Amino acid sequence: MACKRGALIVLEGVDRAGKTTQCNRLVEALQLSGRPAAMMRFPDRTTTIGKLINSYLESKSDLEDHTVHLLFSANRWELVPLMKKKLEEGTTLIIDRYAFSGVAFTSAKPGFSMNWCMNPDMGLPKPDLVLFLQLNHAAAAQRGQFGTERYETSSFQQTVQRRFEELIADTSINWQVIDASQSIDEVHENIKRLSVKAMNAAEDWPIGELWT
Ligand code: ADP
Ligand code: 2DT
Repeated sequence: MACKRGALIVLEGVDRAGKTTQCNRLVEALQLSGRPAAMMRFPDRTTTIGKLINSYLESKSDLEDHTVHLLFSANRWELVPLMKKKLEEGTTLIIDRYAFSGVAFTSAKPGFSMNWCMNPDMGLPKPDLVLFLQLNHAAAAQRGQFGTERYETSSFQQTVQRRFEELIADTSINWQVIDASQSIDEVHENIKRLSVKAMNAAEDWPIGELWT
């Protein structure tokens, strides 16, 4: 590698935990401190596959459950060349949802094992850090109503939360659970400290492969 690589940092958590707010804050803070950083989000609704997913999430189309799971995964794989290029150029990527959301959401549907759900994402670039923004149901409700998209119901989100808890038990991933009920500034300070540590640690290591 000609230069030190960037780190792959993922933010996960249930709806309204503050993922998007914190991704933006983190990218801004890293850039201000002179460290190249960029934000990505999954699903990326701008690609051809992303547009199919968007239409499904907005309930404008129906897709069979296995099919949509594979489309979410394909939406990550199609962006892997770009992700690797940026990481190798030294840009740290801050990502709003990744394969963990993929597994947590599909396996919250009846008849889906976590193992089946993980398979299509095996071998994706492995995050150097996954920040899980932990927020209980009551606190999330105080941040506003659910939107109108598919999956935005209370009972489904509670099953999703339980699936995330199973994923967090996997010690092969560098999970850090953040108390997302704190103020935006407090959450940001925690996230920044953990991110800088992960960025420094990642510099000298090759990009790993997820779940292999
Ligand atoms: P997510 O991306 O996880 O769904 P958002 O970042 O979109 O969550 O935040 C959801 C709502 O909660 C927004 O209105 C945002 O301003 C607010 N919010 C985010 N973080 C906090 C916080 N720490 N305390 C209070 N409100 C917050
Ligand atoms: P937002 O764009 O508001 O984050 O909502 N999802 C996401 C899946 O079901 N599978 C996936 O692989 C990913 C990344 C979570 C996107 C919705 O899509 C769900 C909420």
